[in-house]
Amino acid sequence: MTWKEHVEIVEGDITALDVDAIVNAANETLLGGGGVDGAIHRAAGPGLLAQCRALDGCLTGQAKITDGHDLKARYVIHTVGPIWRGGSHGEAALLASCYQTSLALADAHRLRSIAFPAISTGVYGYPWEGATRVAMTEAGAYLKAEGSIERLIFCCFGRPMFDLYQRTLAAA
Ligand code: AR6
Repeated sequence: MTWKEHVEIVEGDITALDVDAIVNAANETLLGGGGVDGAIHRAAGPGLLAQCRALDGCLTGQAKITDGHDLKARYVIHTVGPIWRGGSHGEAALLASCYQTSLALADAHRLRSIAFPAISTGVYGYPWEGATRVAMTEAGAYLKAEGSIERLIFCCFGRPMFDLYQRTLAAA
């Protein structure tokens, strides 16, 4: 088995996925927002916000875990992607760190399946191609090292993002 066989690319709404954990592209407050963050909070219900309040925020590039509440997913891993400021402010390293710290948390909880949205590619403005390369590089590094995750899902919102992920995986 190569690492690529553990990667799935799907198109749709991440809140509907039946996996051990979905990852939230949050902001440093962890108190909700728009985009995928808003969708996750709506689907998970008010218990998620109550649990997030106790976390005291999260730094960019880091991750924290909560329960999934009303979601099918058992856990939500909240990570804070970098805001794109031209590319020379450590954005790529911070984005890589989002994937690394999320996967380390998943490992610490012995999770077997995880779904990621395309972190930072919405409101935070990270160019899609660069963000997708980072996501795939970190997926490959993690899966080659053989942690607890057996299914690593990239959940793309819309066909163009789905196609980009497929091309990036093929080229990786
Ligand atoms: N399922 C999967 N992906 C989604 C969904 C969904 N339901 N909804 C949106 N996306 P964004 P960011 C995609 O803006 O750029 C929030 O307000 C979307 O198409 O959600 O990291 C936070 O509170 C895009 O490809 O997150 C922060 O303030 C990707 O998810 C800020 O936005 C990420 O878009 C974070 O910005």
